[in-house]
Amino acid sequence: MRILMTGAAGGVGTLLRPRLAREGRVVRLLDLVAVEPGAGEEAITADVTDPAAMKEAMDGVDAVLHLGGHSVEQPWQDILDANINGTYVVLEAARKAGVRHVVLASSNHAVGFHPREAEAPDYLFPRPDTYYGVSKVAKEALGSLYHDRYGMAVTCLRIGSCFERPRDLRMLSTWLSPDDCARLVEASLAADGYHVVWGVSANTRGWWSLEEGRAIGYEPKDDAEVHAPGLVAELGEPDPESIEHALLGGRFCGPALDADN
Ligand code: NAI
Ligand code: 15L
Repeated sequence: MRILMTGAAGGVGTLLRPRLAREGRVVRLLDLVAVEPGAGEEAITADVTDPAAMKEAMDGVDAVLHLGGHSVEQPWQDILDANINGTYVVLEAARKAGVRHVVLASSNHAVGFHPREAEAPDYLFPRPDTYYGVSKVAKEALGSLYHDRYGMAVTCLRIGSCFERPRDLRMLSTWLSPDDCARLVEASLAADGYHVVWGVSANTRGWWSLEEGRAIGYEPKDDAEVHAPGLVAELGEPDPESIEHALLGGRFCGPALDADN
């Protein structure tokens, strides 16, 4: 079993590496920046937008975890190149290599302009909050196309906030713990069909459905609430009127980049 992980040098990739290690599994780490492989790992320095490099990277691969690209707002052309075209190049290389399972890192920012009301359902209609969010909508659409047209198993993760621990009051609702992230990725790598699931832990203050995640076998075990006393003591209780709490995408819904950046 060989998994290709793009964007492996980033925050999520670094948290996942020790958690995805298994006897008999090789994780091939790919990033623009060099990564030092450990036991059970291989490393490739490449750009996901380079079709020839991605063809080579798919050799002997059973499943792809596509994390690589910009993880925050950037000028349109950069988002278009790395996130949208990059996802196309990854999927096309995976298809040509006969890779069956692909997991795509989407984001809550694909739906960031939805007001936070009752629990947001799975498959919430896109309302991106940034060009970055648009790229996640496009990523989900490309995944859907490659599932329907070529029969590939594709799971898109609308990740909340995946960090070692919640960093602010919003993350008491949006946190995906590193261990739960690994659980979600394992379930997604084994899922058939096409799915869009929220990437979030079982947070007491959670905003999003866990139904579709559970339907593919994801059972979250962590809850950001254990970090609440410290964060609330430091920052106070969340203000429901603030942008962090009124809209799903929080501060990403704030002032946009200049149109001609
Ligand atoms: P990150 O910014 O820490 O890592 C992204 C990695 O992708 C970097 O190592 C970067 O060098 C690499 N990369 C960028 N362009 C590339 C290219 N053209 N070719 C190859 N590699 C390239 O991001 P992070 O936090 O690790 O996120 C991973 C994925 O999960 C991203 O797609 C992000 O949008 C998504 N996500 C992350 C969330 C989080 O809370 N960390 C929340 C929602 C989504
Ligand atoms: C994301 O999509 C970003 O990649 C990450 O840096 C966080 O800001 C996260 O969303 C979030 O909404 O907390």
